[in-house]
Amino acid sequence: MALLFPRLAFSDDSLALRCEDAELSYRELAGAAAHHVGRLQAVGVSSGQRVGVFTHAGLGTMVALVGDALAGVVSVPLNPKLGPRELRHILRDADPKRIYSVRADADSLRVVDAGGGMAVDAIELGVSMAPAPTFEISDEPLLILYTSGTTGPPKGAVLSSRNVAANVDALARAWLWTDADVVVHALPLFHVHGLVLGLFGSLRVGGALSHLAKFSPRGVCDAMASGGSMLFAVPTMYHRLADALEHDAPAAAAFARARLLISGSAALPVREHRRFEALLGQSIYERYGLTETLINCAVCAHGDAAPGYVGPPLGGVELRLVDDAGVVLEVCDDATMGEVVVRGPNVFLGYLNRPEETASVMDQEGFFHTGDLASRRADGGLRIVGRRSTDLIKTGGFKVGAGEVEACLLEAPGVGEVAVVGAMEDDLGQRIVAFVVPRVAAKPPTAQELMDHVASELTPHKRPRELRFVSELPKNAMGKVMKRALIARLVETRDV
Ligand code: MLC
Ligand code: AMP
Repeated sequence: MALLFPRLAFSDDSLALRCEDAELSYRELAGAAAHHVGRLQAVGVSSGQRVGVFTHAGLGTMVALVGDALAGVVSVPLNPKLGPRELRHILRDADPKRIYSVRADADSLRVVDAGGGMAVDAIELGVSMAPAPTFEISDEPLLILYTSGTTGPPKGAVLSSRNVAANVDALARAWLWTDADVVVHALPLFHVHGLVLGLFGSLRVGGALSHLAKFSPRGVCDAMASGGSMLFAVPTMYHRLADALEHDAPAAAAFARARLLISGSAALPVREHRRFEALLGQSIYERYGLTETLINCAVCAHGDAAPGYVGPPLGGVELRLVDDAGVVLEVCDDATMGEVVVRGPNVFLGYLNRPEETASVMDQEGFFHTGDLASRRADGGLRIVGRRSTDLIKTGGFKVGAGEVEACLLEAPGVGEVAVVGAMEDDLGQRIVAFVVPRVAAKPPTAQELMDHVASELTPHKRPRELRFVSELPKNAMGKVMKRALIARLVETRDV
């Protein structure tokens, strides 16, 4: 029998989860998860059904997510900062049977505000004497994670427990990740990085997770000093950590016992690698993945961290580079670019309710087309060099579809036309810039009004950080906005 979280079935008093000052041992986690499972059963939620979980940072949220998995119930993690427009869309699309939250009253109001007719149940940190169910790995759905596309509202990527188990096991081999490790992270619990790797990964290897409710360099240093052996973070966090450590040299001692610093979700600039090596004498190990495929490549812990490279494919992941015509590129010259396509037990089951969109990203041979462009060197290590589409922006490690932000801005008063692009910057990697043609040139809306409009309708991280008012947008003969020309304009004005 292959269990998703083997250590929960034979639990003991070792540390499983820590969030701020609260902790749960494996024994306590097993009891609390069993209690949640009992509550699901009491209201008639059965295996295979979907429940929403507002992912406020805290032990209660983690217990609910683990309990759902043990019950075979499909979790739909809900970012507590979702705007009403996105929440409405996700509730309609995923149609959860129940919704759970550690802040049930406030979230009930948000669900009502978003037009949902469902009450939100409070998550309880109770204890059950009954043993937690021993959930076996299968190809059935385990999680539905919403992720942005180039246009339209976010799509629900359906992941199975086999996807999660196979991927964590491959990462554990690459990173020598064991039950002796304590992972520190300050990532949200509604995406692959914080949830699948950080929470489920730590529990699957039988180690511990120390989760910070909110990212701050000081918080990360304190958690590392309190026994953290691995750090999972996005490049923006490493950038802010390096800034802080440069002004607080003694804080670097917090990392003295760190075994592995891992970066992912966006490209880590070589500059940040070098700064960390200079500050800590430690390298940062990159890995590369997507919501739909989990992690595809990782630099191995027993090899050298190679700045600029995301490592070779993980065990079990078949990875190809293909050209525009779909022809496989065999070269390993570190220069020829192709789209990354992958196949293996890590690749998702499909998008919820969207067979056509699923078909559009999977080819005849079962390879998922990532849209990322990469080159490969002789040892198989990949260098991610860009993306096919300018309409997907990675800001602070969050993926944002330009089309969704444009649609939102077009509904704001005073906006005639709009084009949204990503501009390179040191902190967020890319910052969202909106070019706006006012409806009435003499009376443009203010930049702050438009930022606030997006931040209130959508998740705040989707708001443009900069607005440029223009009299017209550059278009090609077909009337399509030429986004590369807009990005070039930002480069020319040296604002990127
Ligand atoms: C600011 N705020 C506003 C606002 N302006 N709110 C409303 N209206 C406005 N106009 C608020 C925000 O809500 C937030 O509140 C605060 O100001 C700061 O927000 P921010 O500026 O957006 O945050 P920032 O500091 O830029 O965040 C940086 C960050 C974050 C690194 C902490 O980007 C982050 O957590 N990134 C992780 C992304 C991630 O996990 N990606 C994994 C994807 S999976 P408050 O209350 O919060 O302070 C994947 C696969 C893989 O990619 O390979 O891993
Ligand atoms: P998401 O859909 O949020 O899971 O984002 C997935 C995307 O993040 C990928 O398609 C890549 O563009 C990007 N990404 C993830 N990890 C890395 C990395 N290490 N280097 C460069 N890009 C990355």
